[in-house]
Amino acid sequence: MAMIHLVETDITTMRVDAIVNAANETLLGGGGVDGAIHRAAGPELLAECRAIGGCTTGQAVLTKGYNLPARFVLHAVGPVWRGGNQNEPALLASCYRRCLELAIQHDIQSMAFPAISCGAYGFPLDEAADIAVDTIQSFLNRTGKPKDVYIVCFQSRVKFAFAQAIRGLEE
Ligand code: AR6
Repeated sequence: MAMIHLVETDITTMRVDAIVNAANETLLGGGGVDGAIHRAAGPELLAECRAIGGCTTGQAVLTKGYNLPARFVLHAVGPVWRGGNQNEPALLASCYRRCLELAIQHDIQSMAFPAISCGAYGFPLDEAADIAVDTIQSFLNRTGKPKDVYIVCFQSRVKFAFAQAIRGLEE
């Protein structure tokens, strides 16, 4: 059975088929989890991203993982929170879904998501957690794949919010 797992660690250490990056539309790197992934993967990752030429909000693209333990990186561009009336919830759901679709296309069995848009992009944590968990769980219910989906939280308050969201599904 396909499952969601919640872990608190640095996503760059995850030994999974693919990790997801919370990127921006340029795909040229930045701070937060994006900076950490580019540092750990090495300069070839930036070269591949530059060749792709960008990605619109709500979408995702796949690259190799280079020096990471993960074979692939899925670069998802989450929405910047602008108060909630700019389609932010649908765009956030869309980037989770696109990553899952790409994972299936590339036969990825295990993958790890960070809390997309929950850092620099300022999405309210509880709402982002509900959207992420709902979107992932409905996809797993529908397709039965990928087998293991990790949500990687870097701070305990993020893990708490996602744990609440998972509990909400079970009620
Ligand atoms: N492993 C797992 N999670 C992490 C890590 C890590 N190594 N580092 C940070 N986080 P953010 P966003 C968490 O700001 O809000 C970048 O500059 C972090 O605590 O990385 O989507 C991009 O280039 C937070 O919970 O991504 C974009 O310009 C979550 O990852 C912009 O920031 C997301 O925080 C994207 O902003």
